[in-house]
Amino acid sequence: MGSVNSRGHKAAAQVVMMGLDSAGKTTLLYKLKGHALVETLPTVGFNVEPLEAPGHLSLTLWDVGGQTQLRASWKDYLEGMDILVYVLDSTDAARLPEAVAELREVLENPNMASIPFLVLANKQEAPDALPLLEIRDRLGVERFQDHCWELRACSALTGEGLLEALQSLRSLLKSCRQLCLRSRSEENKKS
Ligand SMILES: Nc1nc2c(ncn2[C@@H]2O[C@H](COP(=O)(O)OP(=O)(O)O)[C@@H](O)[C@H]2O)c(=O)[nH]1
Ligand SMILES: [Mg+2]
Repeated sequence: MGSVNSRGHKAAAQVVMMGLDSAGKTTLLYKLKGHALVETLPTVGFNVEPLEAPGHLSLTLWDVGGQTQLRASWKDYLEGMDILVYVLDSTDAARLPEAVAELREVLENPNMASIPFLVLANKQEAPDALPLLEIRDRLGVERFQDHCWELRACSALTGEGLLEALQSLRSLLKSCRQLCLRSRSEENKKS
């Protein structure tokens, strides 16, 4: 398991990116890597890239294909991950319920217990994008009380919001780790 420490030492984390096909995961991966915009094809299997994030954080980003027939294998990618980034297409209101249902299913996986997640409402630069508050409502915040999580707006096309997304990722990794350590020590006290 990776960790983020507060003393400026290098820390590492495994990050898995999921979301329906066409949400923008692969575009996001290569935008974060600083590549010129790449023409993406539907991802069959996965892409994996290392990324040096601000604050001495080395990330390994796993971008997992989101087509219906590939979703059954999502669970295989959860083991050993430190955080989940779940990408939503803000312009696809019709498939938002499906995206939320898939997220809920992922969160039920035992490997996701005590793992934080970041929901990225992507394609926010598009004129027909649903506003972030509306997406928050449709997610149903009360459903996710067992996890540390955050929702952020971004555009993988323009890069808007990506720095903030990396900051959220870092703080989720840090705060969730502290929370996990605390609950473990409380359990120890009880036993
Ligand atoms: N307008 C807009 N289009 C995007 C954005 N991110 C990705 N796309 C487009 O959405 C389509 C699917 O992107 P892709 O990265 O292959 O999605 P994936 O299936 O989740 O990996 C492509 O045509 C991308 O150019 C974004 O932030 N804004
Ligand atoms: Mg892809």
